[in-house]
Amino acid sequence: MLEHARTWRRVVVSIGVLCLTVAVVSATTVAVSGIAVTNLTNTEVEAGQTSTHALEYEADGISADGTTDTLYVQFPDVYAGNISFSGAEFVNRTSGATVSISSSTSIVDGLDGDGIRDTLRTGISNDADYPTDDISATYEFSLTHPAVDETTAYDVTIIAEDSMTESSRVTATDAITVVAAGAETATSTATATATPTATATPMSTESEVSTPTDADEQMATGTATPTSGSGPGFGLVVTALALAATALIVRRD
Ligand SMILES: [Ca+2]
Ligand SMILES: [Ca+2]
Repeated sequence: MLEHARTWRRVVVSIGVLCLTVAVVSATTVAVSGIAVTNLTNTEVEAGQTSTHALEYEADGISADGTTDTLYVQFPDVYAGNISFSGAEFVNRTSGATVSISSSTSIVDGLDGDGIRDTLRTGISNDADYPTDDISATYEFSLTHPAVDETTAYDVTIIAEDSMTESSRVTATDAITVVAAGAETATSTATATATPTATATPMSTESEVSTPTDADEQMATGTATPTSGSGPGFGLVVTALALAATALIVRRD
């Protein structure tokens, strides 16, 4: 009885593995592959700001059979009504030849069908004497970024619907970072963050390195400034040694 149950379990597991293998093989052999966002300019922006962006991605194995393949760039819902498209170009990465656009880019609901127009849709159609194109796509558009209370990251999803194969998609997570309005800009935020970190490092180094002398009190008041090049830790040690040496000389005198 027990042996019978074991045999059945083996059969069920074998069928499961077989199905999985078939699914994996069919997915890799027929779909567009290698979709990857390779560049998105101005990835960090301020809430409410309208900025122009260039988005580049690659996709491999798009059928060059003369039948339209549809490419989608899907933004988060918050960008609906805040997208202004200005141009797109598709080239074969090997030859550099332009892949012709058969249906110009428009802003549509997209494949999620939620009624929110958050997606750029373009039809391309290459009729070549070879089977597929490995393409590089470049889009230019501007976005008005949503109001946020704190720094918020948004995803961008690329979907390829090939005329020959099933659709394929890739999501670039945290592709766009929106900083709350009124907060410092991207650059000054980075600087502001970096400065306290640099200051904090020598303070902790100092308590480990220096011995309790008069020099120590001067150190605590923050006379040591991190020097560029050698790093804050090194500058601090040198200053501490110099002060200690001075203290010793003063005492000897
Ligand atoms: Ca095609
Ligand atoms: Ca939608």
